[in-house]
Amino acid sequence: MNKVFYFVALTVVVTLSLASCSKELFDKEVYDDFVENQFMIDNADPNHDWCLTKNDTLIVKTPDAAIYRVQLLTLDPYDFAGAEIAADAVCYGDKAEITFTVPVTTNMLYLAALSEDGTYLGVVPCPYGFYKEMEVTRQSLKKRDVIYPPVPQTFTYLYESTFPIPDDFDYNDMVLRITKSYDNLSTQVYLTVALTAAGTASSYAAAIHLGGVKYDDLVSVEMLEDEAMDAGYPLQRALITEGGTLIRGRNGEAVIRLFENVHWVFSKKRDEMGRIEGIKYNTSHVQVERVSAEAEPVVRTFRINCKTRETARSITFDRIDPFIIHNAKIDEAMDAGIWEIHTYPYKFTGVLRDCFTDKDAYDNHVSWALVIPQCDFRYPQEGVSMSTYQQEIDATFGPYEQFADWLKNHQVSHDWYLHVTREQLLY
Ligand SMILES: [Ca+2]
Repeated sequence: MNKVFYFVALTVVVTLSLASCSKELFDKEVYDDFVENQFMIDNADPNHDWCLTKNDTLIVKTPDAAIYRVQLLTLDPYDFAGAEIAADAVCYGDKAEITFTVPVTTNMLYLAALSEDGTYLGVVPCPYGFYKEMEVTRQSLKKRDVIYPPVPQTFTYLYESTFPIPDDFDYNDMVLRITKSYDNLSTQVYLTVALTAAGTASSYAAAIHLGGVKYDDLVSVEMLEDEAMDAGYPLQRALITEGGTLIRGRNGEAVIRLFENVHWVFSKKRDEMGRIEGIKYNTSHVQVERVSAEAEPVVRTFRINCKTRETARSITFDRIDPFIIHNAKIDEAMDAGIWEIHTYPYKFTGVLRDCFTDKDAYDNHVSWALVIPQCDFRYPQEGVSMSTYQQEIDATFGPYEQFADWLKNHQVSHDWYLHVTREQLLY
């Protein structure tokens, strides 16, 4: 951290720490300039929505009694392994209503029909946006002998853990992969959460906010494994003080507790001084003792038991808002308060903490979190920005150069994450 940066950061932190006491002391202009200077893309789109997905619905008519359920798949499972199940619906009254979330650039999906025992009867192409309603019979299906089994849909969630202070935007301070399984006649939704990386020395807690889903609409959230992600955490819980797996958020919304201290989740041990070391996990190919290490992802599956089918049906991917809770401080002496870091649509939510007495102050179209509709997205190595763009010399550099194009114009390059430009900069 250079001296100028340190000075500016310090000024901002001081003003932020006082913001809740006296709004007049927060200088939005200084803060906006600071964010703009630190952000890696010059000339970013002021109307950016940070959205890489689209939601839609489809009605499938199934007059053929042999068709028990239908699935909407992202690939043809007879041709490709890894087809994801974007929706899974049991037919009732000769039809199935499907709600789904897919990448913005999707133009072709595949509708699979299954018998009651789960056998795939065949697949029919389903061009995106072409049908609002379609009819499927056994005669219309294509079937071959060998099928690659489709898998539940998985998105990757990436975070900068320093909000409201900008940092290096490598978006690897927390990496989660979340898999959702659900069928439309059930009141249960399964979320499998894999904590994949922690690319920061400062610790944080994490939870999942279910946007628009009330705590009172759920019966319970059960973890299928015996031990919580942070089982045996030896210190007092200061960031998520509520007990249990299901928590009532400040606005009555449902929150699933993940962990109190990310480094404890990976290490489960303290150093000789009794501290939990801030080692960076799974963001560097070169391992340095007490600085960086590799570890297996930590995986837990949560069964969300809803009171009604309607509530279960409403838990679509755009309702899933994992978030970080951290104590933003620049050194041990300065405490700037506890902040939540959400996905962009929920940036100002303040689910467990009232962090946003003045949300306009931080309304700058920069996101500290990214949602990628891809199960195995490769994130940048430690300290490498997703990409950088310097307007002065009109030059872009980084592992995903098209990320810069998307940041400059939110209507283009929605598939930037499929185009790696510097593989050696990725973990
Ligand atoms: Ca990092």
